[in-house]
Amino acid sequence: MKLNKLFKVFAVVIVLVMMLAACKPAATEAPAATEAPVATEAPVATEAAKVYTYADMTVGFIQTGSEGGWRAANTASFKETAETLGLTLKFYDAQNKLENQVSAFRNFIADPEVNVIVLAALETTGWDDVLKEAQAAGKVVVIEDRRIDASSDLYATYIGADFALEGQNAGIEMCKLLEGSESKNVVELVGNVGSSAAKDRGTGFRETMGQCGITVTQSQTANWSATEGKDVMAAFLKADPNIQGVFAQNDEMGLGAALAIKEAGLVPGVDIKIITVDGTAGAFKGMIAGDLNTVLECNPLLAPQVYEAALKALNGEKLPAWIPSQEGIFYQADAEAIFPSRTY
Ligand code: GYE
Repeated sequence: MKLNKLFKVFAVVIVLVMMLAACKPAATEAPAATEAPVATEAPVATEAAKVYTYADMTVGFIQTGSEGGWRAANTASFKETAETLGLTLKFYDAQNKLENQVSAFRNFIADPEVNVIVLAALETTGWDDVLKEAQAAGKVVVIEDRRIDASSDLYATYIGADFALEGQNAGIEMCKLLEGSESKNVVELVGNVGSSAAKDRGTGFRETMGQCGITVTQSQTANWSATEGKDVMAAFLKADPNIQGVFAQNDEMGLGAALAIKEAGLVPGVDIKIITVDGTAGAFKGMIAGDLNTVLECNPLLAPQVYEAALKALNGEKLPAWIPSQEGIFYQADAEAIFPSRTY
């Protein structure tokens, strides 16, 4: 009897276990397609990066001074373009004093309104400290007009001419002017000696003058000035009148040299050939008058390129270390036809 009862209980237990197993889903079955996956964490909202416009730009511009026609056109380009684009310009004229440029640089670094600093450097050296301070302060720095001897990591870009190419072209053009001349003695009127424009134009000229046997017999700074150009040329003529050509590193010094040549009883552009650099209105008038023979363009209207580069840098874009300006060569025979279309 007992055995019979035990068997019945065992059978009931087996049936109950089988019923429970049939209700539990199989561990291997995937959830039915209709069940939505449960998100593990809500996305973190991030603030969208600010996109700067010209209206957000306040530019501290450190200009060299006001030494001539090229500089006046360069300054006008920055003031007029700032107005056109609707950016704020804080303009500083350093009166051609390096110490003034350095102190102005620090003032713009300390100015909370200024987010872009633009420099037209009087000298190639002495900028590392202020550039590092500006970088630490989060200011964008753009070098315009003249290059500097500092690591390109310390500024957004340099926008300016290839002064060495200008010098090389001047040597090639002087060879053309002196073709057939028995002597090829050339004197050089130099800009401010620490500037990249003066250094590189002089180097470039010496790299090509040898193609035709030119010799630079006298070279001296006349500081970009017409008055000093006239005085230095008069001294050159007194020291050694055997001169066939003048390489003036800007228009003003070449026009001053032409006056000295006239006062010495000679004809500029004929007895002594004159080549200058810049391409200002004064140079075109000098070519039309026959005093200057050839003028190499150096474009001062750089502000549109500079402001565009600064805005890109403000918006985090990496720029090339140097954006060269494009320039031409002007000849006496074409000057009258071209002059009306010139803008500076
Ligand atoms: O040639 C001269 C001015 O830096 C390119 O500076 C500029 C030079 C220009 O004083 O006229």
